[in-house]
Amino acid sequence: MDLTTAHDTNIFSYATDQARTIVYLHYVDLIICFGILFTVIGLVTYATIKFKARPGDAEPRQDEGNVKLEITWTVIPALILLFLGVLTAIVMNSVNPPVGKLQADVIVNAHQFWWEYRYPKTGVVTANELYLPEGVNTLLEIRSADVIHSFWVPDFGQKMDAVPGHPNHLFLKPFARGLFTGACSEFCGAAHSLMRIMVTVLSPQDFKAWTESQLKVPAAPTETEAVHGQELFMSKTCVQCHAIAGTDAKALVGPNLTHLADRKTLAAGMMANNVDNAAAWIVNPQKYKPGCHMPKMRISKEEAHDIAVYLEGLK
Ligand code: HEC
Ligand SMILES: [Cu+2]
Repeated sequence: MDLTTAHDTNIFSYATDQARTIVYLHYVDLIICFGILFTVIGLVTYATIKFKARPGDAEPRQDEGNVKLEITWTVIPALILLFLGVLTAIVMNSVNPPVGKLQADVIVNAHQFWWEYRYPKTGVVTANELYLPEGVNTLLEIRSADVIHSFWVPDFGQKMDAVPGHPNHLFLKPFARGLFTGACSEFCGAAHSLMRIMVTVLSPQDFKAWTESQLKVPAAPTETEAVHGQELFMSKTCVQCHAIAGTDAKALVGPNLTHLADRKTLAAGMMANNVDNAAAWIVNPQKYKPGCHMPKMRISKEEAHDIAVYLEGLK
């Protein structure tokens, strides 16, 4: 699976305006916390050396508290906490502003164990590989079709839970192009760790071209193997769960396969997308993703090959 072109991720990296704001808040927190740490270490070290008892010293003066000092060390931390609290509230409001009646640009519907992406404004439907335009503040509505999942691309900042019956929202304004990776981050069942997220950020022009290509209905197959593959696909149980535009397959249980050939990977990052891997997956999906909701069916290697040739011709 070639995800080597993905951006490197670490705790300080960020690729959206929202994530940058969060990382900057983190820096302010860190600087203040280190400031406190070094002040305390400094004072303790100074006091330990300066006031060390020496042989022959008299008994030290016995004090009973110091009101001025106690007020100081209560008020200063209270002010620091107030400052950080207000700063955090400002950042939260700028990163997650009220959504109001805004319509989402992308509806992210989490499933055991894959992601459906719908663009309601254009009608594009795809799975596992999300595309976003650079420099555009995009509103994602995060939903779940079954259990609680969590949408998390580390370079985009926040994790957002996908809760059945309770849509959550996430604004993303990416400022860098390229591939970003993430994963489901709420335990959701057997194949939870095999539920990867891939996000490609394109220039606005390329994003428009991508949208147009996704809206095209793929041409009917002409090659013998692919024609046979299509017949098999339509006559086997595949149509109970999958949709392919321009055909009778309209089910929404599994990923929409209309433009399968455009995906880099199969089954949410499990393997590189090519005819051989698709055929192997179709013969026995449970081998690659134990517990996934695509059953092992009675399909021979030859049949699976022809179906795979058909699906990999869908552009
Ligand atoms: C009971 C429903 C069901 C049936 C029947 C079914 N699938 Fe699937 N299929 C799924 C689900 C669910 C997934 C997503 C698995 C995952 O990644 O967790 C999937 C994934 C796939 C994928 C990978 C898609 C992607 O975006 O990576 C292909 C290809 C596929 N199925 C082909 C087929 C073919 C061909 C048949 C018929 C032989 C078939 N499926 C029958 C439910 C089904
Ligand atoms: Cu999940």
